[in-house]
Amino acid sequence: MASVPKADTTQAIHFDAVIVGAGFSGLYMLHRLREAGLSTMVYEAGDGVGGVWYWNRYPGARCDSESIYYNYTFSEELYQEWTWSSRYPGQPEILRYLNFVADKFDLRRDIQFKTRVVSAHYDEATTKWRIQTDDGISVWATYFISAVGCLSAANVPKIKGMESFQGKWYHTGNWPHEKVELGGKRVGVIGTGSSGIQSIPVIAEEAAHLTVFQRTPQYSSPARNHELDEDYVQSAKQRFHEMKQAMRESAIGFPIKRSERSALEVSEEERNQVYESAWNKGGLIFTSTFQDLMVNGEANETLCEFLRTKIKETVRDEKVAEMLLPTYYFATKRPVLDTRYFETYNRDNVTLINVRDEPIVEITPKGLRTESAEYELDILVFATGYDAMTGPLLKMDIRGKNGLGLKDKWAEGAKVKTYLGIATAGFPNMFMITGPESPAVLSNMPVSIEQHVEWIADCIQYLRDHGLVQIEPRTESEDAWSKHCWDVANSTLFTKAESWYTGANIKEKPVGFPIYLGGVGNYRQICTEIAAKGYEGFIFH
Ligand code: N01
Repeated sequence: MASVPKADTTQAIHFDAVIVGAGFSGLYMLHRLREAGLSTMVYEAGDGVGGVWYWNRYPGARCDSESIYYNYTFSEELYQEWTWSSRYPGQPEILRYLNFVADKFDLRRDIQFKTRVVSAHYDEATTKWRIQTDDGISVWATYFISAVGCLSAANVPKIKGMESFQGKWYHTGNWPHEKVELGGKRVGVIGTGSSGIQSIPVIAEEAAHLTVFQRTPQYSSPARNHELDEDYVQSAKQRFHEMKQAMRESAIGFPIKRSERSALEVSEEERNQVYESAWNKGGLIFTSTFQDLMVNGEANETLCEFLRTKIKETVRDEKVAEMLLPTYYFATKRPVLDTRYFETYNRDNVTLINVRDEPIVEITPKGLRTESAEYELDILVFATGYDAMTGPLLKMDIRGKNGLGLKDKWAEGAKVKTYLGIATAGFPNMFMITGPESPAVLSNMPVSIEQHVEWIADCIQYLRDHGLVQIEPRTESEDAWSKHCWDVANSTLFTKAESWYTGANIKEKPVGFPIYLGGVGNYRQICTEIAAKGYEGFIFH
């Protein structure tokens, strides 16, 4: 195994590869490159491994992928050694898992924690990347690899008067490591996406009073989390190879087969039985119940109506129930799984405010003022989401050939462009794990991460084996890939809602659809074929 030079300000330090981030992606990328004999350094802003699972410690934080699938599968030994306790893994358990992985593969010795990469500039003369960190160190690397994740740039909306607030405020994605005392407190939560919907029931149990400021009501269905029994865990372990293959070949990274029937070809009674069965099972399975739910508005609406009926049946106060009814097409905003979310609105200590009816005007020293009233708060929670996919990359000043900034490139024509979501023209030897225009955010992340890591590691090996110094996509290849992503998205209902998928949640962000919707299995095949054809669509120098 290669020995890695340690960072030092007195001399130019060179690594074969620098990776940004020590979450699921960065850890596995480090492992693969080290195995291949590359000197590799990971810079990580947190003081531990875990990425989003290091930062997202809000009350109730839990993954909505089932634990037996939310794993690395590159090592069967690792899969056999780790045992999850519940159907959906909670944040503390995922963090323990990633620490277990870091220990098992001795990864920490090549990770510099508490260090943020501020810039990465490509130097044409040396064909290397110069990477600068916030501790003033700069190092050089042949390959610059982003493992920054897709949902790690927190969106805290700019609301007038924020600095005057005398209570405490937190963003769910940057939650304190010590327990936040909610007992006896008046808490406000802005936002009802996955983070809000997970945390609201837990906060309500502890706080004296909870006020939820909702902009868009959400479809949410019960997770039905439970402890896993030993037999189930053992049977998953026995099915390791079969499961791994099924996940890799699937549409969204889970071994679930989508029905081939249309929602409109069956009777209303039969359709509702199918939905009821999915509702009772729990999990992210609704879109697999019929084949046309994401392409046919009428079909989708049948599911929306089913889910709206559930809300009306659960929430006792009719006016509150009415406020909670979503109108957009199901799953065009990320579907949410919950534990007693709608039931929470039956509690006496919970108030729901519709900020479309009474917009937020300002934050005051005592709380939050809408157009109708001032709400006094001790704690304000921003569950307001992320500048997704491009946000984490653009937090760094990344410059490619001719000093072109990634921010400027992607601002041009209001369009993100990548080839396969892995690389982008003008930025040689830069790779993005689960970058924009890959299927990642619409898949079971570890499956997509492993595919990218393995593809990138193989690509680097190819360059080294063939004595090639640089690789970057052809402009035409990324134009075609971007267009293909957009064409596929446009043939679905996904582009019809304002969401973080499209970028509409962030003011001044160009709206597009930087996600490949063609399915994880198809995408893997495309990437594999491109590599097999000598990295078709890329140019080498
Ligand atoms: O963020 P979101 P999230 N004033 O963008 C509202 C993953 N994740 O952190 O819909 C008022 O979904 C915003 O309103 P609107 C998962 O992929 C997974 O919850 O834009 N409200 C919305 O209600 C997820 O999809 C897990 O109108 C404002 C909310 O804030 C993704 O991360 C857990 C506002 C933001 O919802 C992001 O989820 C958590 C404003 N100015 C996250 N600005 C699990 O695995 C925003 N909002 C379970």
